Amino acid sequence: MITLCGFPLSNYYNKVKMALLEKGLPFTEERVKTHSDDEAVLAASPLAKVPFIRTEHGAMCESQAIVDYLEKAYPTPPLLPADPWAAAKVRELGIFIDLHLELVARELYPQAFFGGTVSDGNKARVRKLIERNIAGFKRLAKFAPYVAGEQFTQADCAAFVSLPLVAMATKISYGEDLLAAAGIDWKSYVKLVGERPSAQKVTADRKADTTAAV
Ligand SMILES: N[C@@H](CCC(=O)N[C@@H](CS)C(=O)NCC(=O)O)C(=O)O
Repeated sequence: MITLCGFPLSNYYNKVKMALLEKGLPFTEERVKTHSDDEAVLAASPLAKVPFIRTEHGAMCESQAIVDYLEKAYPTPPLLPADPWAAAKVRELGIFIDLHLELVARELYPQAFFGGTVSDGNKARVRKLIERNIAGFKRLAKFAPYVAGEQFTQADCAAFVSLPLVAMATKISYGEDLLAAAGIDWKSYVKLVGERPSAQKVTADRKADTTAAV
């Protein structure tokens, strides 16, 4: 049995959780906070980031490695196309979302979501970068209707959990949702994916977690 470690407010945790749910795999959840100095956590996730999983083989961190492992170990139902090129193109898009959209927008989160501050200089630097990266994302993404094309894939697990954060963080920071400003109709996309049972479960658990945290 796989144990998913982290917490339901985390988008990367939810990316993996969605893949587990889509595949219909049994798993348990273990609440683990970030910045832990617990040796057992550091052995599984050396930077104490979440998510990580515990399995019969050992532990693994990094959401993309985890969803790739799930795909290989439990290929049905598939979250990647069978064709190697098409599969790598889906992974390219998922990695792009994580690395060039979410990770850049993340610099805005302290002020946008957590009551902290981000200097004007940093906000300006991030804006330049995120606008460039959103334009790049627009070239790669298909939204036809799923982010990588006709089929729901692991890239949707990344997009569903991270695009709203990028949109909200930029809206709060700059007074403008930079995804929407670039012509990306992420709301319709999230509505479509949000109809899936996996998305509904992840969203319900995230909302319940917010309530618990308040
Ligand atoms: N590249 C990692 C990113 C995971 C990540 O940044 N998770 C956040 C929570 S959403 C975290 O652990 N933050 C704490 C930190 O960066 O120290 C992955 O894909 O799993």
